[in-house]
Amino acid sequence: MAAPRVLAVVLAGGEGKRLMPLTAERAKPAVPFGGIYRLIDFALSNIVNSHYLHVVVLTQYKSHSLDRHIAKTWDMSRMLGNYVAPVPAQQRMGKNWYLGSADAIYQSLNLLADERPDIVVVVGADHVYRMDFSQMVKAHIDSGARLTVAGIRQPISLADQFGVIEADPDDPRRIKAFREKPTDAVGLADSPDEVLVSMGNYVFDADALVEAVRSDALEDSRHDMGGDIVPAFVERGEAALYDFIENDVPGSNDRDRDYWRDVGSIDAYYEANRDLISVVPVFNLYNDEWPVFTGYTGLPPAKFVHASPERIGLAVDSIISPGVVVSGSEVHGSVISPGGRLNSWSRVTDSVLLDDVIVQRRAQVNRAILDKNVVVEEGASIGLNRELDLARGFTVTPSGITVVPKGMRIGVDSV
Ligand code: ADQ
Repeated sequence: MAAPRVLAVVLAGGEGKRLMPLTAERAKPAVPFGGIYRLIDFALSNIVNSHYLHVVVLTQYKSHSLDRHIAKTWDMSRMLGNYVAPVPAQQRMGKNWYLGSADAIYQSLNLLADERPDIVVVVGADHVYRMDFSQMVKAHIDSGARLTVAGIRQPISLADQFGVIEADPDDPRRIKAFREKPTDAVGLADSPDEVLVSMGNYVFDADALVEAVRSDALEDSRHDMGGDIVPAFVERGEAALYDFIENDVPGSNDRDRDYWRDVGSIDAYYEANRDLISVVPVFNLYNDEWPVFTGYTGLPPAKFVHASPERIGLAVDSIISPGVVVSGSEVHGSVISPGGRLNSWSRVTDSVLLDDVIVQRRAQVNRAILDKNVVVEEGASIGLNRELDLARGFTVTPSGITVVPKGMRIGVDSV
């Protein structure tokens, strides 16, 4: 049989409310991650590494910085054969300007008609992981199902954040039931503390997808892939399960083979950043058999100056991006994004600094996420005193991470 024509659709319109304030001015897929990446780079790299070069990225919510990133990285590099930026739905008027992910596909059906694919791979843009979608497509074709949903085990405490899959006990590759974000999920028979959840990645027979989003558009529905489209296939007995554990990506190691993180909350985002920096990383960015692609910034290399016993310029257990100057500053357990300036006698510990953050002399940053262009002024501190940070109006997460929004200046007396 001839190789099927595959079109990849990336759902990149997520609002990411629980990542506020990082999503105040950008869509969740555009949130910077791991120093030089944006979240969407992981999904797009997986698609390109799977040798699927026909890709449509569906944007919607606050898509400006996402569009710019994609144009700079993915479009200009010509890595994708057919990157298309459809008219964002926000240009529609009236109360329907923001509808669910199935509506985003419905609005773009003309792209499917142009491409005439046999198979459509639909993936989210908010996760950090490696996956070879061609293995899932093969399993989909072998199963004869109309829809295949990728599944992974997660703690039962998170069940209400995901679509929960019940596999058929007689045929574990068939999905017997699917409930979107249930509050009363039951644990797995062999592991009562876990449930099997949808990763938000789907393989469809193209004609079945078109039919499904067309008829959903006529219904009084939320027009949501997980809430409406997937359950409809499951009810008709047309949905198969693809267990992520079967996926084997070149160059993976025993630690990161099954790594998949939904960085939906600030704490999860912080932890996933930190997963990159341990000596044997929980998620290995240095796997050159399955590279994570991102934009070339044209910035100079990172530089470390002023190392003396009194004034130490060093970084350990950290990621330091291009264009950063660590000048007489000490950095531990942190991710520093491009263009950072860390000045003398300052100290940055267990933190994530987004692009172009300035930490002036004698300033201290601890267990904090500083968004783009934040300035911590001379002698000021952030993340050392939870009550003070709350009084300054900053978000402090349940696990004690302080988040400073884009462009803020933190002074010694900014209470
Ligand atoms: P959620 O992530 O809560 O659950 P949703 O908010 O629809 O679902 O986001 C899914 C993807 O679609 C994300 O990549 C998001 O950016 C994008 N998206 C959302 N609305 C969009 C729109 N209108 N236009 C374009 N893109 C849009 C989903 C599934 C669950 C599954 C989890 C896994 O519904 O079943 O368990 O993902 O994280």
